[in-house]
Amino acid sequence: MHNIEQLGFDNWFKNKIDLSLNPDFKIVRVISVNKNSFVVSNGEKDIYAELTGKFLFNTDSALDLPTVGDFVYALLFDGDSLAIIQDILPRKSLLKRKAAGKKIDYQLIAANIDIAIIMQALDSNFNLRRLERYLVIINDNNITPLILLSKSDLISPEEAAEKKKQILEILPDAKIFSFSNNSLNDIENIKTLFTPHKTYCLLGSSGVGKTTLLNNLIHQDLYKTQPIREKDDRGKHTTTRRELIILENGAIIIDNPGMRELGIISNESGISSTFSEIDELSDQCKYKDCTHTVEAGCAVLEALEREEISRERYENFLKLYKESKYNEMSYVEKRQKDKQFGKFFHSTMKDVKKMKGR
Ligand SMILES: Nc1nc2c(ncn2[C@@H]2O[C@H](COP(=O)(O)OP(=O)(O)OP(=O)(O)O)[C@@H](O)[C@H]2O)c(=O)[nH]1
Ligand SMILES: [Mg+2]
Ligand SMILES: [Zn+2]
Repeated sequence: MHNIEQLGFDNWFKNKIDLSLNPDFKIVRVISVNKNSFVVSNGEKDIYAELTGKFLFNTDSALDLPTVGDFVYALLFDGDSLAIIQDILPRKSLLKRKAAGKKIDYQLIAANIDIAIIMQALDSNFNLRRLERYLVIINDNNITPLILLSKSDLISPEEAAEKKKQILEILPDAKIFSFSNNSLNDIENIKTLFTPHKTYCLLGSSGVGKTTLLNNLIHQDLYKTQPIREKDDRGKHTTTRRELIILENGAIIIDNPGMRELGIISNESGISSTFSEIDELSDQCKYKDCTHTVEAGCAVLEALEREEISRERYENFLKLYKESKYNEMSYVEKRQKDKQFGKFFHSTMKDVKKMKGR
């Protein structure tokens, strides 16, 4: 049996408890999300949970709703078998992306993550530019990345070493391990990477082996995996519910379904720290609002000319920066339109009331 400390509730959160709230509120952690219904845990058992009305009527952004990993205040009913979520505790970190498709909104990936495991398979999934995309999201939050390269059984040790080297070139301090889910020895080594009571989140494309690793770590086939489709080696998106799991040694892991697109939205600080060499140069640009594309006196373009920074990284930096800004601006615009519509709606309602009052 676990208590809430063993679910990762450390001093950081203890210092943020709101003492003005109802003393009957219990603190629980969200372990899975399914639209507006949740599963939370008080450390002792899993409890079905729903949101209090306040959330349904007073939130106007997906950022304000609970996500997996959140600690929340809840009222428990029926012998602790039902929880009504009242409020969210402050978040230590929040992984977010742009909702998939044309919709401009935030989609939460997970909250209160200490270490994010970015997994890429060593076969055709390996891609440095995609790795940078994941790093932007993680670095926005000061979350420590841990890079796991799976399916080492599919390539030679030399090729694996070469790919590791490529990552170290862009991320000199990175912790990188290659492994195969088919090797018991590798799994035992990976187990030693986890620190008790820290929260880890598994990120990476569909089919790279996240859920297989989790199953291996807990020695059970709790979570379904599926063979990947033959032709395009993309997975089948078998992980539909996000889950939070405690390993034997007390580390906490959140599995995620692989994401087809990982859209960047409002991740400016993540971009600066992921591309720190470019960010540092930009202080020396002639213009403060330099876009590092056409300006005279641009320190970034000059460094590029002298081949001091990598063109691939520069191009990815521009791409992700534009994407982040564009999505953020579209979101703000959409919100303003919604508000104008809201105003219109309220004034019409007033008119209706006036008419009724006559
Ligand atoms: N050869 C090889 N196959 C692996 C390895 N790890 C996983 N697989 C296979 O890859 C397929 C997909 O694995 P999953 O664990 O479901 O992948 P996932 O990352 O959880 O995928 P989503 O849940 O869709 O995001 C399965 O058929 C696994 O057996 C590995 O290290 N080597
Ligand atoms: Mg999975
Ligand atoms: Zn510049």
